[in-house]
Amino acid sequence: MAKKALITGVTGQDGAYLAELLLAKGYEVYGARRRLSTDNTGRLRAHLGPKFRSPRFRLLYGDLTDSSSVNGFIGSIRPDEIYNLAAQSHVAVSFEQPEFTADCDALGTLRILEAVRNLGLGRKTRIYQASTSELYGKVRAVPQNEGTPFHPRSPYGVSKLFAYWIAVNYRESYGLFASNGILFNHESPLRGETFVSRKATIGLSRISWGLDKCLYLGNLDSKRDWGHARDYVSAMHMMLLRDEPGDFVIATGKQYSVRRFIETAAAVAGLTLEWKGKGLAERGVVAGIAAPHPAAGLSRHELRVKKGDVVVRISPEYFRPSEVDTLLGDASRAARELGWRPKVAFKELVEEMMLADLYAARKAVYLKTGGFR
Ligand code: NAP
Ligand code: F7E
Repeated sequence: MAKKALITGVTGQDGAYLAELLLAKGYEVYGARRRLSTDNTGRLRAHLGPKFRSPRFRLLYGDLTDSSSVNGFIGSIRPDEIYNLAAQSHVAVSFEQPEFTADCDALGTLRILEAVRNLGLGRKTRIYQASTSELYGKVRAVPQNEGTPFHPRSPYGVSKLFAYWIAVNYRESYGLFASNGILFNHESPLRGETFVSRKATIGLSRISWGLDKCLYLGNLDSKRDWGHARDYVSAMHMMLLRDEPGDFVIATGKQYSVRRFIETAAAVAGLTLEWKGKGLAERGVVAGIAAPHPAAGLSRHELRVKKGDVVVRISPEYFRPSEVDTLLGDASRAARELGWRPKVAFKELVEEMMLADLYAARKAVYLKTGGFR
């Protein structure tokens, strides 16, 4: 009998990579999605390709803010593994929708744990909880590991703090197999378009093809430990294969600023940026133009950018009421106990994202102009 895995948040970035991984491992995969007025399965469909139609892959409706829905889908599937990835996951948005964020991210996790307990699945079902480096927030130690105290800095971080501890509490109180993956930022070409990495790769690609003029961003100086989502979902699965539940930091152990991410992405399109001015008046100016990456599908003469163009500006709307300035993870426990190590380095990650978005921009130019210029 194939093992049954339930993924909440299957329509998100990690949901797509995890569904792909579990299907390849022979699982029956059930994906819970919420009902929206528009289709939210586009990136999942594109990523899975023909596997989206596999008889081992089923989508169902489910919303973490609705306990009858959570009880219903867990009770009908009786999964061997639950990956709780569903969340309002945008830190900046959590300041504007704190109550919804807490309902989904904090109470949603509790609803899952309660459903597993009340349905008598405590011995059968293993639970992965998508915890986050945002728990460390105003960091108390560098680098951060499983023993570093938490100090979240946003309604998102605080909601995830509840989720982290309620998973630990159900493990200690009722013996549930519930593990927290404390994942540091992970990105990919499937990353949501309003996170800074993807916003930058989309923006710079469109600017390179002449579809946009400028990218507007907030704090360029925050530092993140950035990995690839494909590497990180494999760690989720490894955590549920262990004999015992536990909590693991998943990170690369290397840190880069947002500014460095942007410079690295621009270089894929052949652009060297120079930063001029300070604070809100700071801007990223094209200081040099070289041949774009050979796989970019963009030649130097097609680049619609010239030296001196301002391609990055700062806008106050993208600053947060409180910021997480620096995150750097120490994943040595995961290396030791799970045998997990990241495979994709920062430069490769940025290149993969940038190449995907340069192709998307190329296609948009083609559709707009009826052919290439
Ligand atoms: P994501 O792309 O934002 O995906 C979030 C998923 O949750 C989407 O499928 C979304 O559905 C779904 N969702 C939102 N509200 C829901 C609700 N009320 N009921 C049911 N589903 C709901 O996030 P991700 O990057 O894949 O991250 C996966 C998980 O890991 C999240 O819990 C996130 O907080 C956590 N995490 C992410 C990172 C990271 O760097 N990516 C790091 C640490 C932890 P729609 O498609 O309909 O919006
Ligand atoms: O911001 C700065 C921003 O929104 C990164 C989520 O997956 O990872 C993610 O949270 C940094 C911050 O990710 C813009 O202020 C500058 O310092 O891409 P982000 P995040 O806040 O680190 C953690 C681990 C999660 O768990 C979350 O779910 O970039 N920044 N300018 C900007 N950020 C955005 N979004 N947009 C800007 O224009």
